[in-house]
Amino acid sequence: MGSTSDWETMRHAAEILETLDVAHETRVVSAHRTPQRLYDYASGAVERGLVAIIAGAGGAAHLPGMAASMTRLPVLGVPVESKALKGMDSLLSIVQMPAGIPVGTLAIGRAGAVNAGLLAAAIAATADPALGERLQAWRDAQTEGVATEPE
Ligand code: RP5
Repeated sequence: MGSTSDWETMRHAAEILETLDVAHETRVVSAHRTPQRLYDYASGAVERGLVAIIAGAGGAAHLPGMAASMTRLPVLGVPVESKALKGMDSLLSIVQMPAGIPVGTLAIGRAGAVNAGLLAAAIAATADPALGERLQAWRDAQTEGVATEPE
């Protein structure tokens, strides 16, 4: 994430990964304030054995696109809700990537963070059948938990 202030949103991605027992790490890496940290993290990601990167940022949210420019790993972008423009700035600056450098863009805020975690798990599950079973069980439980009528 681009700032510790993004953690309130991005913790939802970490929580779903914990729930599904997916190994993960959390880092603050700012495209603007710590460009060298971003370069080191993204360019070394394949070598370190990472499978996907979830990049959450708000405002002029260059982090996911810059990360994607430096790794062939799937990059999932989460637009963090900004104070001034409610995350529309984050969304548009993440989603409008030019052809050639893809960023899989999720919804603004908590929903996007949760779904980024689920999508990262689904990506990892393509090479991990046991994780696939855990993900399916999570989805089945979610379905079971939907009430047939309001209380
Ligand atoms: C972005 O600027 C971060 O991703 C964050 O969403 C936003 C504000 O950062 P702070 O000023 O709260 O550190 O780079």
